[in-house]
Amino acid sequence: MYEEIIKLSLSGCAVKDYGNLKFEDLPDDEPFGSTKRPRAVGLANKQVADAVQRVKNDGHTCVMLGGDHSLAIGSIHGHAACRPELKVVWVDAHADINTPLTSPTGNIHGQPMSYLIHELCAKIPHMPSFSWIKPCIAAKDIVYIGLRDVDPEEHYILKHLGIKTFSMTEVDSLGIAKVMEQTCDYISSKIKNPIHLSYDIDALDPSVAPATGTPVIGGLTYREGIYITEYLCQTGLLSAIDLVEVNPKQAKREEEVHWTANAAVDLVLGCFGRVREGSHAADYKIPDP
Ligand code: 4U7
Ligand code: MN
Ligand code: MN
Ligand code: MN
Repeated sequence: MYEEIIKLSLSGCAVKDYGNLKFEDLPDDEPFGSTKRPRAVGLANKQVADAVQRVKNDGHTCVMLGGDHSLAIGSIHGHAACRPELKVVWVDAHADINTPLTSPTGNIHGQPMSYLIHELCAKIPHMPSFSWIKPCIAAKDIVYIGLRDVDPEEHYILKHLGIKTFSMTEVDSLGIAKVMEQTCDYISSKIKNPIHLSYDIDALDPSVAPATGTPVIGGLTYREGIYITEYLCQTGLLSAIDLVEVNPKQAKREEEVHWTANAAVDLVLGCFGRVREGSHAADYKIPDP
């Protein structure tokens, strides 16, 4: 990710690199029911949560570059510890709201939301290395954008909890500009709450971001994807950003790694004020001959 961080700095953002987190490899991490690698994911997320708290306590906007979307457990948990009133905008082809008992795969990256939502607390079993995780967001404080591959059990949960969603169908019918207007109307009350943006690169169409683990055809165009970040940036409320599921190992060709990483960098830049019309320094003057 060093290359990406350098690009962000060159683009005029002041970047403080808090470094990579090192995660333990746990050899005897037996599945809990069908849930895979609970101890490794639980402990890794504790590190993520502590790191995000450090960044927020230092007064910065936190950018988490990943990596498996299970990291949103720690990222949102740590963010909420410092900003309990936060709202979540989850941009993804998937809802990632399976509980360990509804998950068809046992992969925790399809479950992070379920551990964080108060209303699902009673549905979550006690798992090894997960005891520190306490629900910290309400169903009404979440908006999804880009959904197009939702498991039936997840669909029930979304409807049952009345969670606000803009699937690709709404993106098609309303257009991305209305989707963003309605997203911000929904999450902003009289008090301006901080926003946690959790952006899964697989929300974008695989033709623009192919190097990811669970690509789904029919995604956001590059322009729609960028528009989301530009719009959220101008609210001035972005407080933490996860940019996840960028996975070079999933690329079929070297080119695909670059397309995907460049799209990820452009999304982060959109979050920090890069606009497509261009920009200039406040004191710029046209040179005299
Ligand atoms: B990602 C899935 F079953 N729903 O739970 C699951 F289809 O972080 C996919 O959004 C989850 O990429 C995708 O495993 C997780 C599956
Ligand atoms: Mn993953
Ligand atoms: Mn996804
Ligand atoms: Mn995801």
